[in-house]
Amino acid sequence: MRIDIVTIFPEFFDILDVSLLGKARMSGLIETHIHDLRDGAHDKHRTVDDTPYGGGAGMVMKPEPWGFVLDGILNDSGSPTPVLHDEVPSGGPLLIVPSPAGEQFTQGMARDLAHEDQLIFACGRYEGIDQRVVDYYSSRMRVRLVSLGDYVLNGGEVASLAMIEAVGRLIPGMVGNPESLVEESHENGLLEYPSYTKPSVWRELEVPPVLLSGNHGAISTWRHEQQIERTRRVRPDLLFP
Ligand code: 6GU
Repeated sequence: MRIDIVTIFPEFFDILDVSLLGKARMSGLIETHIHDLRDGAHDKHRTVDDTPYGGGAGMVMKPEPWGFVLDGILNDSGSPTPVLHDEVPSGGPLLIVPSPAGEQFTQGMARDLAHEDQLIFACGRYEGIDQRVVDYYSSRMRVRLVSLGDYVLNGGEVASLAMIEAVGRLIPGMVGNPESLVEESHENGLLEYPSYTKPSVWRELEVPPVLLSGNHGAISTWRHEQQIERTRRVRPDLLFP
């Protein structure tokens, strides 16, 4: 998978060099390209924002730097030249615009995104990006506004990192033990069961005896009950959507 990230804070993405994703990038499973949005701003101060038409608080990101950088990415990845008002291509890159106004990011969406050939993350700051950027690129590629949840971050950088980590670990060939993927929270619509390791007693707290019984059927039943009980307690919305 190729991942392109457009941001005014390229340093945010230095973290991709380490950890799980570092390994994936080393092995060639993921190829990342970080683009500085200011490289698309050609005035002396490399301006990327301006005051909103119609008034209001904050600044809006100007369309031209986005156009310059996103055109460069599309040319570089061999996309056909633009034909406005044409059908949106079904393949090709997918542009993800992190936004609290987007659709909710879920484990299901992460699973779908893990099959894409190329993801482009457009990290907006301030009060957002001029709407025409999304409108224009919607005719050249698939575009999705995606939100992590119902709270506000300062920009799309942290949200993009979260999505990249969630998607990256689902790319076939990524995790050492594929079983650890199917048993975790959200993969079966329930929260994960609690886990224990040695010692069997710690600060007078004992590991649930069933886990020491060697009875795999009983262990499996107990874990499923724990999943349901935990989900009922903290995320009843998952049980009764
Ligand atoms: Cl994707 N972006 C921003 N700026 N804030 C958010 C978010 C995204 N998801 C939740 N809050």
